[in-house]
Amino acid sequence: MELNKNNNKPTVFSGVQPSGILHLGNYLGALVQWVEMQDQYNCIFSVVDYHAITIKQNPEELKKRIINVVKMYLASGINPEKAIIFQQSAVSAHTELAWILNCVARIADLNKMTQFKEKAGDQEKTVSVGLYDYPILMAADILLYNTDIVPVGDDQIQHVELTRTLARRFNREYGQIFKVPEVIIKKQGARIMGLDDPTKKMSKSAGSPANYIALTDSPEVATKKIMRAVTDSDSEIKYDLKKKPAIANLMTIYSLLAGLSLKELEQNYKNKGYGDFKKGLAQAISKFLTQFQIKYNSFTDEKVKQILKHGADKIRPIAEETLKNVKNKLGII
Ligand code: AQP
Repeated sequence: MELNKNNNKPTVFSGVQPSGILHLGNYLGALVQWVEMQDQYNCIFSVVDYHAITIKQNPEELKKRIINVVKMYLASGINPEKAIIFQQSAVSAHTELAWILNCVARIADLNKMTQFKEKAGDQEKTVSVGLYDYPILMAADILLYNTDIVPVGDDQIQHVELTRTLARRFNREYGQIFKVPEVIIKKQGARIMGLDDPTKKMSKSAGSPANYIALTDSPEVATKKIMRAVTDSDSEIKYDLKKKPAIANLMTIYSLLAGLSLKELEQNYKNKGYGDFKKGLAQAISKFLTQFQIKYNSFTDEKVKQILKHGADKIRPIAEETLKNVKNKLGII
């Protein structure tokens, strides 16, 4: 079953886990790209709540975050009339297919996943099995909907590669079922780095809020974070990812939010220091946050719940049909 039988548009699937407040990295690396794709593709955007519980969450907080992530999708410009927005746990086929794919995946496949190694750190033996298995659930999310394209930030490329491997392996071993999806990432902004450490990506669950600009930060808080952001040793405003990773990261954020090229920024800040540059960047971020938050605050919880219900009701049949076909191939009837 296709999402919309009357059009031949390719299907796009992506999601964000409600594991914290979304930040500029999520926005610039993923959401901006989703908004651009709405007209050309059949888009499905999920709030992947089962991914969030791979790390212990406060239940009351999680409830609120699920709603707030949707509000952030809407404030970013995702239009529920064009794209389907739904909550992963509302479609039980996701976890069922994940189990089946668990039986197709090899331990060696998962042992290659760098995100697990980064997230588990030296706690590898005590983190949840779910954190280790997360890429399999992600593969199920994608494969249930005959997805053609998965737009993500660059940290997720390896997981989409694994999805492709599992789809091919299942098709080879049991017969053709799954479409093998393509990953796409943005040319600029696919990996926004932490403000406190430009060698690590900006992350919702970073130890310190100084790492990220949350999309709900007030302009004052955001300005303070920018003024304190780590810089490189000299004072020249020049884009050089290898030699000057901190300023390159700040320039990327500035360029994307203000619509100025990196060259234009270099010109504008020639013979000026980091202080002036950071003031300009803080203004661009403040302007963006003010506009974003007006939209974010305009959506009610009730409206969000309606959107989620409508989205899940619309796509559940597609997921169930894929699952039924998969079970048939396996001999589970
Ligand atoms: N720093 C980033 N730069 C660019 N893109 C990013 N994404 C995440 N961080 C950056 C992209 O945002 C989408 C949603 O991410 P996610 O919620 O699935 O989880 P994640 O990739 O693990 O992101 P976080 O913020 O680091 O969350 P936590 O801390 O909870 O693990 C994805 O497309 C991702 O690539």
